[in-house]
Amino acid sequence: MQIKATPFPFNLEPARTALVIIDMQRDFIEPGGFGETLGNDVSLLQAIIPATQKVLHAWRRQGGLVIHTRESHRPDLADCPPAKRNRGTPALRIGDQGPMGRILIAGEPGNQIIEALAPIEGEVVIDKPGKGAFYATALHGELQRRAIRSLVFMGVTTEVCVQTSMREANDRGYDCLLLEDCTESYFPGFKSAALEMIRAQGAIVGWTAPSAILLAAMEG
Ligand code: C5J
Repeated sequence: MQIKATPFPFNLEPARTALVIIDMQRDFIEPGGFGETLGNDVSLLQAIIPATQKVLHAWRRQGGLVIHTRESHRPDLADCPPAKRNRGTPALRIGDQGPMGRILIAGEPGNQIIEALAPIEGEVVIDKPGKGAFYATALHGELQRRAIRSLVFMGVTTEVCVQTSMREANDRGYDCLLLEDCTESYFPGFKSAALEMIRAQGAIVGWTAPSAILLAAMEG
């Protein structure tokens, strides 16, 4: 399949491509989680749920590989360096008790993927202690084992975990496409800047395209 993307068409071979959904967790998208404790308006992120769900369902119908990630730390915080924990608002930090359980801690209600995008049997779920999906995780091995060469990205936030993961993927040799209306930031200006950075200089990090273009290509 050729996807009309920016800055030029993206070649997508379905059997060699995984859909990667970054951190669509209650902690970022619902009130009371990590995102809101940092002072952000989480409703901005909620707006991408319908488009993201549409792509996920279409991808599942075609039998494609789906990877979900969660930004997630061990309950003893052994994988959360002070350099990460001590930033942000002192009011409620990673590991503190919030309205949806301990902030960004594995197994807590707030750390789960939102119901609308919940993983189903056979899909891969990667818990990541960093912003990037490859740092200290088994993701590269999971993709190599399945001979995956390209990744289609959705999720939040565009300029933090999505962009970091795309850069890590790019350095490992994957071609990466980001779906523009299936990613969001708490800061609209950061989202548009991240999209520009990714596709600049001849797709230096990757490609971007609206989800409707991908869906049309999949249906065609
Ligand atoms: C952040 C993420 N923004 N998933 N995490 O801390 O982008």
